[in-house]
Amino acid sequence: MSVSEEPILVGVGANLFLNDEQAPLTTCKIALQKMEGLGMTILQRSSWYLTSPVPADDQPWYINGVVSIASDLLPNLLLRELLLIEKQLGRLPDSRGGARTIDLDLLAYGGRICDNMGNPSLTLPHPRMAERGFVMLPLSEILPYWLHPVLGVRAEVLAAESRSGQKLVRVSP
Ligand code: PH2
Ligand code: MG
Ligand code: MG
Repeated sequence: MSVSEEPILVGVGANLFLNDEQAPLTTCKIALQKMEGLGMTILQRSSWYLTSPVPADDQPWYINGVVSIASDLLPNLLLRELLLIEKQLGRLPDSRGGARTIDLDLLAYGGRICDNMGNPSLTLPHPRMAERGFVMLPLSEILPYWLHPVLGVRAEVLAAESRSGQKLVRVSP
């Protein structure tokens, strides 16, 4: 079980083909297999959604989903494993905010609150998750009563608030 005894949440996203054949949805599914291969237990997985880019621009739409996992790894080591999987799946180091073959974000680690200035990707919960429909809608599907550790607001409420202005289409169970 997780060190925290509460679910660890990971956001999965992709909007570029890995190669001529491998579409973003396939890459997302392979990423989950790789997480399990590294010892993470996937407790719940949301549906997959096709989502318009945030902020709106001309990059391709994303496939997004959220999983809850259990792991014995502390956040910094878990993040290292997620980055390793991103690298194996063709993620380029300079793709932050831009189009990418895969993006695995540590969204929350139980109720931990951690403002890590030295490492923005290790700020917990993820600083922008609450306002992102592409995170909150899938999350509210698997854990509607999950409480945002800083805001103290349920996932289902944040999902409803963050949806406006973003196009989200459920494409696969
Ligand atoms: N990720 C981003 C920036 N914008 N937009 C969508 N729809 N989905 C994403 O996963 C996403 C994004 C940076 O990580
Ligand atoms: Mg991201
Ligand atoms: Mg990321």
